[in-house]
Amino acid sequence: MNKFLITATLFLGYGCSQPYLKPYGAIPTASQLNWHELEYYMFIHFGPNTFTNVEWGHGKEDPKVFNPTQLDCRQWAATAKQAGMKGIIITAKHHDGFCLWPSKFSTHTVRESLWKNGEGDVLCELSDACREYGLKFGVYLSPWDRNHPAYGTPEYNQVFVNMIGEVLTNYGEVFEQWFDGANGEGPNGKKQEYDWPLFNRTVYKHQPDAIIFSDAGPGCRWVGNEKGFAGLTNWNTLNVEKVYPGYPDYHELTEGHEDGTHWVPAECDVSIRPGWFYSPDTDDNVKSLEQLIEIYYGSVGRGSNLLLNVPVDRRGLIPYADSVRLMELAEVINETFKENLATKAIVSASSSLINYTVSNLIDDNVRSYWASSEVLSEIEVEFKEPVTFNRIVLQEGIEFGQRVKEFAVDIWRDGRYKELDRQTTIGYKRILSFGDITTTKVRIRITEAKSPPVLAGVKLFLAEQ
Ligand code: FUL
Repeated sequence: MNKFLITATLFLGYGCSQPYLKPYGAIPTASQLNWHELEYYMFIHFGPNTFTNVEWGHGKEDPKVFNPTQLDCRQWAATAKQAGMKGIIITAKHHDGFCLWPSKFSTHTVRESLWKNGEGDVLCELSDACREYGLKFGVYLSPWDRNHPAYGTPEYNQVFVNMIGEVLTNYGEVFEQWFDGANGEGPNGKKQEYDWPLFNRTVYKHQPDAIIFSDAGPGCRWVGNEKGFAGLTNWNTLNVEKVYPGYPDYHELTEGHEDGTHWVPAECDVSIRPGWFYSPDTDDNVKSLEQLIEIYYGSVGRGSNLLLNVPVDRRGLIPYADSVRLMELAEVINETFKENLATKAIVSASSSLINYTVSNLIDDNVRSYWASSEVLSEIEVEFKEPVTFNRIVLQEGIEFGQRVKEFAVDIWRDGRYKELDRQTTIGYKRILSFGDITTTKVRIRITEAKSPPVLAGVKLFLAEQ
């Protein structure tokens, strides 16, 4: 190659579509990138507690109490699908130790129950239903086990590893392994040193692409509350040397650690009812549509995933009231984000890298990016005619790390820009809500960033208020 050709190759990025862009700091794995795009999925708490009206079973319940009369996992999957959810995570084993599959390593399972004369397997039925409806399937396992005789002895870790092996090898692909960090043993209770590195290695051995949830990840982290809200500032990174399952300073998990060593994004788990398990006492207490909308904006709208718990009842079905509420939420979300008004605008930026033009901001592809050459940069969205909107959605190209630390939104009024809002992080997705705004120009100003910003999307919507 002659000198000119080499220069031209480097400059135009010939043979390489992303020539200049280098990631900043910790970045997501390919599995984490896919996981972010799921955004919203269902949690199902189901087990003996469903029938005994408690949240934490003591583990001595007669397995015969577990006897759903009309269990239908296809109804759960159909509901999740229609609700716009992308998957279902089921409590395969909660703290009471009862296994929703006939584990060889326990005598407290569906096999010992009356359901289907002990021949049933909830994980089998649910994973089949998820496949049928094109949903991801995930598994919750509580290491804390109030039933298993080995709990509190070194042997228990191997029992738990064996159980992980069963749930991750017999039911097809598992997208998320949810490890609960709760333990209510108290000072005089049984003590179990969990072998977390072994548990995680076991997950990856059987399901290399699974996202492992715990207080500390490594795939995704607990958001530090069970209300469904991520921090207004939400870093996807975490100092994993510091955090561990059962981490006492869990409030840090709500915002993550700026410049943390690893990519461990937040997941918001919250229940549609006051409890995690079904109880007839909460039939009149299903969260309102307004509450669910607030949760959606507080989780997905702050760059976190939303794991919304919908407890299955004693029949083994999602109750009608809960299902109706999910459909109402889906309708609001679909209506709100139906038409991106920015696609009708002329979009320009203070600077753009070659191959990372502003048109990538409005192409509806979260994997195509606009990238700036400088930290302080601006994007302008200009319309020929005034438009009315009340939502702005921003997305970072997180493949290249989380960069934006603060940004402002300005609107054109009376011949000049006026600042409408100023916020901190963006991450995978940030949704801003306002009252109706009518204008011809909107400007996004990146006022502080770790490195020149890389954005995947700028969208404007008009929601029914
Ligand atoms: C907690 C548990 O103690 C609750 O019962 C529930 O499973 C929730 C999702 O996690 O740690």
